[in-house]
Amino acid sequence: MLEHIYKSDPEVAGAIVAEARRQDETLEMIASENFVSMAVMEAQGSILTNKYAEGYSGRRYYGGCENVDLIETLACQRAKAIFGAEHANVQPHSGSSANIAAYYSVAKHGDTILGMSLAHGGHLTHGHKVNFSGSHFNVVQYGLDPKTERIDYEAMRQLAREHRPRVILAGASAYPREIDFTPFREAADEVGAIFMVDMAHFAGLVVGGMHANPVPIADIVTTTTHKTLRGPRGGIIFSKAELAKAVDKTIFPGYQGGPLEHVIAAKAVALHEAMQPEFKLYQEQTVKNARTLAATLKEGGLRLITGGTDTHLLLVDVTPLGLTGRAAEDALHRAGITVNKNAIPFDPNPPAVASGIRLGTPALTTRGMKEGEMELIGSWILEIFRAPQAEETAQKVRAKVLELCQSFPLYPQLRAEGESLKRGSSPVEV
Ligand code: DSN
Repeated sequence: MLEHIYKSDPEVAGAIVAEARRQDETLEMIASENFVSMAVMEAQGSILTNKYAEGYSGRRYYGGCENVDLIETLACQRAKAIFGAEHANVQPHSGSSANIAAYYSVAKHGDTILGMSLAHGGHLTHGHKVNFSGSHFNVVQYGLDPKTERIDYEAMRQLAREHRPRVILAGASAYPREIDFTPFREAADEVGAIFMVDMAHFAGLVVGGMHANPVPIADIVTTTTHKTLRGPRGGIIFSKAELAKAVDKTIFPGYQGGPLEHVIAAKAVALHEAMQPEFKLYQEQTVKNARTLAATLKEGGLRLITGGTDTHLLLVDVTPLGLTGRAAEDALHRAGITVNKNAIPFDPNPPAVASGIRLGTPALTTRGMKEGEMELIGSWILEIFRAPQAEETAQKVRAKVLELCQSFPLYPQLRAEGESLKRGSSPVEV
């Protein structure tokens, strides 16, 4: 797959091979990342990138769209079938694009939006002041109960009554528990609001039956396709049939031009994978792995936000071991474990320092790791945290990480091809 890049642009080819090695030789524990199949990559790297197709299947503004029509229709049909949706738009370039289009499908500039605060686990696009969502709309934010660290549904309901928002939004980026959609639906019905869900983080869990499906209960639902859903980077909007026209118009011509048909093909391939029985087993294992990791870290003296997890992610307060989130992220990075620092609820530290880290199991589960590996990795994380400055400990754990990664190889053909191209020998067929 890299032969031509090697010839035309060895600098970029070299960086891709280095990244393949980094992904292969380190433990990827960023909760929002995953590893796609070769089939998804082939679709995304295909000649479909050459095609303009403004509009929708059967109603395009360019000729020659018969093949992309078929692909986009397949992607929409699969998305609707998997989630039981009345309508799906697979054109959003990202989760952020999906959210901006979802808001403007049902609200106008200046309307009130009730979303979850970023500081309590929400997302930038859920109303943060530095994001379009915070400057285009009048934002009211709900958060967590300080005692349970779970969503304060009653406070959310009170805010809805007080501010009568146009949109009530459920969904989060750093919340380890299953979200109960019923109180949101009830609050939206009580005040005449639209109920929107951003299921980007847990969409794959929904497919696996590990999280309630928001699509039947919400008016409009957005997702990314690259997290637990394990597809290419991108977004999808689901809606009730009566919002279909508004959603489609808001994506195109409202906020986007030509759809990325190569990415849409990759979404179709990923959705086909998600329809297979193995995908459900994968999601079940992802959650089992997160629970095992949570138990290991807890036993080792770390505090888990909400005390545990129902999902693919954990939010860990690292201050009981005398660390900040930034120091914890750096120390793990030196040992080949990739995580992100994260604010914990009511965090006394600024976001760039933070008191916690967010850990996720989707990527490691894709590699085939199970509970035994999670216990090992949890013990290594604790070892690092007990001596975060010690180079010797970092090197010792790094060596164990490498050995574990070698037992669960990632994209072995791609690696072999890259290495042989670098050495100047003939490429391996992939
Ligand atoms: N950046 C994603 C995450 O890490 O959760 C959200 O968009």
